[in-house]
Formats: sequence, C-alpha cells, structure tokens
Amino acid sequence: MTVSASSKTSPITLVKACPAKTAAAQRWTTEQVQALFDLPFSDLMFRAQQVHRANFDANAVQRSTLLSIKTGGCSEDCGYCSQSARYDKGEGREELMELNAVVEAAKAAKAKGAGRFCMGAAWRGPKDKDLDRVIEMVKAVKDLGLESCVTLGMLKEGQAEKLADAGLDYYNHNIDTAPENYDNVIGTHNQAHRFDTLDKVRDAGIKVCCGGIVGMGESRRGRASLIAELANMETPPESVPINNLVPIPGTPMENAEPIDPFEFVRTIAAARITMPTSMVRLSAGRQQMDDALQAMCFLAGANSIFYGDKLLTTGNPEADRDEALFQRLGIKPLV
Ligand code: SAM
Ligand code: DTB
Ligand code: SF4
Repeated sequence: MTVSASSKTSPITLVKACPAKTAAAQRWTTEQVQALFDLPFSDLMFRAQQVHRANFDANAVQRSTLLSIKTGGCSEDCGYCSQSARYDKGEGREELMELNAVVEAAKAAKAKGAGRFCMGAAWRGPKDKDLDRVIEMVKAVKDLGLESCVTLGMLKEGQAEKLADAGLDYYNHNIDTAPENYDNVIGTHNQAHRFDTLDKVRDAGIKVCCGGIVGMGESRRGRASLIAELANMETPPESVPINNLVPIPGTPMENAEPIDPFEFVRTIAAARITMPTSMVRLSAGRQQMDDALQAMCFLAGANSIFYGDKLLTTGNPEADRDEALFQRLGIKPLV
C-alpha cells in the first residue's frame, strides 16, 4: 500500500542529484540487504548477535531523553507527522521554549538516568535568530554533563558550524523512507535536501544521527533499500534510529497497515549487521510494543532507546517501566 502526502504544491529544488559524501561507496546493495531480511528468523538473529557482540557489550543500552522545544505549525507536509500545519488543527502550535524550562527538563532527564538530551523543533529549518537561542540550550545541556542532540530540520550554510562551536554532540536528521518511496510520503522537500544537511553536519564535525520510519506501507524491498542507503553513507551514521510508525489521526498515514512485529525486529537486525559499529536505536513505537518484543529488538542488536514518558508529541513507556524491563533482562544503562 502506498500512502500519499496530502499536498505536493510547494516548489522543490533538487539540491544534488547524487549526494557526494553521503552515498559515495556502495557497501551494500538493496538485494544483499533484502537477502538478510529473507533469512530464516533464527539465522538472521544469530548473525545480528554475532555482529553485535563483536562490536559492543550486548547487555548495555544507551538512553536519550527527548524534548520538543518547538511544537507544531511546521510548514512541511511529512505524511506521518502530527506537527505539520497541514494536518494539525492549530491547537498544538507553540513558540520556542524558554531556556529555563529547557534546563529544568534536562535536569529532570539527568536525574532519571538519561545520558543524552535531544531537543526537537518542528521547523523546515531554523532561522538564525532561533538558532542562537537553541545554541544557548545546547551549551546549558552540556554544562549539566549530558550529551546533546538537536533535530531542527534543514540547515543553511554556516549553521552547522555554529552548532559545532557550541559543542553539539549529535544532529538528528532522518532520511525516513526508501528513496523510491520518499515522494509518496513527503512533497515539500526531497531526500537530496536531507543529504545536503547531513553533509553539512558531517563536515562541521558533529556526529550524525540518521535513520527512518517503517510501517508506512512500504514493501520489504523498501525497508532493505532504506537500510542500504544508510549503510552506504561514506561514514555511516553513528546513531541509527529505527522508528515504528505511530499512526497519527488526521495525517495521510493514519490508516497505514501496521508492520508485522517480526518484520520490525528483522529491520533492527539488518541495521545492526550492515552498520556494525553504529548505535541502533529502538525509537518511536515502543509504547505500543510489549516487553517480549522489545527484548527481541535488543537481541537483534538495538542498543539505544528514547527514555522518558514522552517522545515529541506522542507517548513513550514510563521510565519506571523501562527500569523494570532492564532489570528483568539484565541490561545495564550505557551512559
Ligand atoms: N523537523 C525536524 C525534521 O523533520 O527533521 C525534526 C523533528 S521530526 C518530528 C524527527 C523525526 O521524527 C522524523 O524525521 C521522523 O523520522 C520521526 N517521526 C515523526 N513523526 C513520527 C511518527 N508519527 N511515527 C514515527 N516516527 C515519527
Ligand atoms: C527520531 O528518529 N525519532 C524521534 C527523534 N528522532 C526526534 C522522534 C519520534 C517522534 C514520534 C512522534 C511524536 O512523538 O510526535
Ligand atoms: Fe516538520 Fe519535521 Fe514533522 Fe516534517 S517531520 S512535518 S519537517 S516537524
């Protein structure tokens, strides 16, 4: 099933036909990644475990807490997103948060055990005056002894350098879905725009957090193509969030067919095998998963989660539930 974004009226400029830095070497063909997906489940899990154990402590999981510092009213039409002005009715639109409130949230996240604090803004990209305020937030988060991450949309010349100078550790910018599916989901920008920002982030020396969403009606080949695209970046992302679609009423994706849970685990395993030294994050959709499915994702090589009872606009398991799950599984936090 293919679901289309509701509007494709905005003009699109193709930034680069073939992103230079982000897709230089083809380490994995889509066919090779699909062959991983096609393995018997136990064989795939075995391979993922081998790769995971060769590169990481298999019993340690990193925890990042998210905060939406500017919610709703976004100009973009991403077909899954609650924050697009096209689909939200206006009730959720807020201004950029004040520094003090952000610092309080970061302190609370640290007290709960988070190692990284990720701030998200519903922008196509930041205006310079807004970026200056975010930079103050990044510095304050660093001063608390937390790693910092922001996700602000597409960056203009010079903005990544300003973030790097502020000490930003990670920039999250997802390529979201297979290149051949992108235009079905998003009409207001294209994947080349995303690669352009990823190149700017990489060139500025900031670590890259880049992944995608599954469960948007894509085929298994589409999932393999997304994973291959990530794995083939000249330097693969240090952090790879794999989101399971959280269906949002009123968006074009609200009725997308949910993905088979084993297929979600296979996607995690394929990310682990193809990006052996990257952190693979079990991201959105955890609240809808039971403990056994989450445990299977950790077995498949996920070693990072979003931690705290809220993602950006939707729910996430309570920290206490995660603590209890970690206890039962013998997982220790990786700070
Ligand atoms: N505006 C910025 C951008 O697009 O990069 C930052 C915020 S945006 C909400 C961050 C990411 O969240 C998206 O790229 C997408 O991968 C993920 N996301 C958004 N809505 C989601 C949903 N309903 N289910 C799963 N993932 C979602
Ligand atoms: C990412 O890949 N997932 C996070 C984070 N990066 C910014 C966001 C998930 C959002 C889920 C829907 C919501 O809460 O609005
Ligand atoms: Fe805006 Fe980001 Fe949501 Fe797209 S995913 S509508 S760019 S907030």
